[in-house]
Amino acid sequence: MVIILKLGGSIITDKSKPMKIRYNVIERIAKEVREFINKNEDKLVIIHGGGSIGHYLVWKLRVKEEGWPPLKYSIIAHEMLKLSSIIANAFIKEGIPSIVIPPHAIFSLGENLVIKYGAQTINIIKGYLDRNIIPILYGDAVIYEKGNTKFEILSGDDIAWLLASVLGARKLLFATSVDGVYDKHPKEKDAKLIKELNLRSIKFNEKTVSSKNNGKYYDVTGGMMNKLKAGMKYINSLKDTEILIFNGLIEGNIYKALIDKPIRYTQVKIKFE
Ligand code: IP8
Repeated sequence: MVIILKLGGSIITDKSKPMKIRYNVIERIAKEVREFINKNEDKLVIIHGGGSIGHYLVWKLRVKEEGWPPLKYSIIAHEMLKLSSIIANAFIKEGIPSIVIPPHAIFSLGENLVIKYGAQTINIIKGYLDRNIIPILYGDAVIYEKGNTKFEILSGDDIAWLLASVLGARKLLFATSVDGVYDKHPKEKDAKLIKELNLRSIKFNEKTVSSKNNGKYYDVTGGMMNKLKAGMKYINSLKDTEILIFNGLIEGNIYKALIDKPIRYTQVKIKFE
C-alpha cells in the first residue's frame, strides 16, 4: 500500500531565515525513513514544501507583482530542484533508493487552478514505486495555462492530496512544525490542539484554523489553511485514507507516524455527520 509523506517547508528549512536549509533535520528524517523502509512493505512517496527557499524567493523576486518574468521563473524552479536534490542526496547516503520528479515537468495549472497532468505521469510514479524507488516531489512553480500570468505556484500540499487520491494511499501524513491544527493561533497561551477534525464540516476562517506559519510575510500558499482547503477537492476519494497532521520537528515522530505508534496529532476525518 502507498503512504504519502509531506515534509513541510517549515521543518526542512528555517522559515525565519531566508535560504536556510536545515541539513541536520533532513539527515534525521532520512534515517527515520530508512528505519521504516527496512522493516515495512509499504511504498512511500515523499513531497516537500518550499520553506525559506521557495516562499522566500517568490516574495523576494516579486514575481507575482511583475507577472512572472521568465528568468525569475527559472530561478525559482531551479532553486526548488536544488532543495529537492539535497533531500534525495541525504536519502541516497542512507541507502534509500529515491528519485526527484520535478513537478514543473509533469504538472501544469488550468482553469480555477486545477492541476493538470497526463495518465503517463501517474504511470511513471507507479513505475518507480513498483521498482522500490521513492519518488520525491515538491511544491513548485509551474506553467499556468489559463491565468493572466504564465506561471503559478503549485503547493506541495495540493500534490500530496492529489497523489493520495489517485494512488489510493493508505495514509497521508503531513509533517509540520506544529503538533497539528489548533482552535486558535498556536502561539496563543490557551490554544488547544484539535484531536479530530472533520473535513466535511470544517469552516475556513483564520480563527478556527491557524498555524505558526500563518501571517509569515513570505508564505505564498497560505500555511495550514491551504493544507486543509486543498483536500476538499478529494473528499470523496479519500474516505479510506488515514490523514494525520503532526510535528515532524520532534525526533522520531515521522517514524512513529509511519508505523502507527501514538504521537500527538490532528486526525483529519472525512465523514458525514
Ligand atoms: O510550501 C510552495 O510549496 P508549499 C513552493 O508546499 C514554492 O506550499 C515554490 C513556493
